[in-house]
Amino acid sequence: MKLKHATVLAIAAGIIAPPCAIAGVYTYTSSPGAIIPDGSDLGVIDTINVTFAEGHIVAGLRVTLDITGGYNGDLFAYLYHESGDNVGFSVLLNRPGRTASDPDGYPDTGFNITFDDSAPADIHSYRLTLDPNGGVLTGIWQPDARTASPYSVFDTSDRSAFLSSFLGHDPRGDWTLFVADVSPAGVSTLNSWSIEIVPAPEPTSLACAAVMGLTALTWQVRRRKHAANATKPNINSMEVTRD
Ligand SMILES: [Ca+2]
Repeated sequence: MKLKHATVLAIAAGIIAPPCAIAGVYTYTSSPGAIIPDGSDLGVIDTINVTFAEGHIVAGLRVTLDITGGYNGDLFAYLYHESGDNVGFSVLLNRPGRTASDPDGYPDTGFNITFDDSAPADIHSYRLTLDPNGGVLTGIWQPDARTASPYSVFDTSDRSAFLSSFLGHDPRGDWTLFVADVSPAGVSTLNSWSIEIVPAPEPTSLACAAVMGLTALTWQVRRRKHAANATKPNINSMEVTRD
């Protein structure tokens, strides 16, 4: 009896992975080395195809981005993923530094960053936290999450498109990154990007549900909520439309 109790405690503490779970962080990377068309709505579209065991959901997500050259304040980027009825959409960059008094945004050159909803600061106003003095920005940041057009976005614009949009989704299939440079002068290159997925078992079996308990139940509730609210964006023109 004591041994069984100890095993349950160990699973709850993450020491022993339950038999229905795939534990750990799974990283998928693409290195397109693509030049982003300057002063254009066309942008660059790059896709990562995730293959994964059936019966899992996204319980945690981070995104990394490596861009060199150009001007950071020119750039707009979003991540998109569709699984069944679930559509995930997160705005990663939306003209960092752009405000009513500085419509050009920050003139720094490049990003080598990670996006995480739980990071302490908003990427849009990163110089309030870290000033790269014209160089490459590093660190872990909250996504911009502003869904306003990059031609009219300000720091005061509403934020709603976070990475939490993907939680509860089946991780399999195409994850699409769109990056555009919407202001003339300066040319940026998308060197590479990656997604880091923390999976959890989909709480469909009693065994898994018992092991995962309230955590799994919470994710299922969130997934249903996202499905109810989902609207499918036009990947080629969404947000990159002049007002
Ligand atoms: Ca530019």
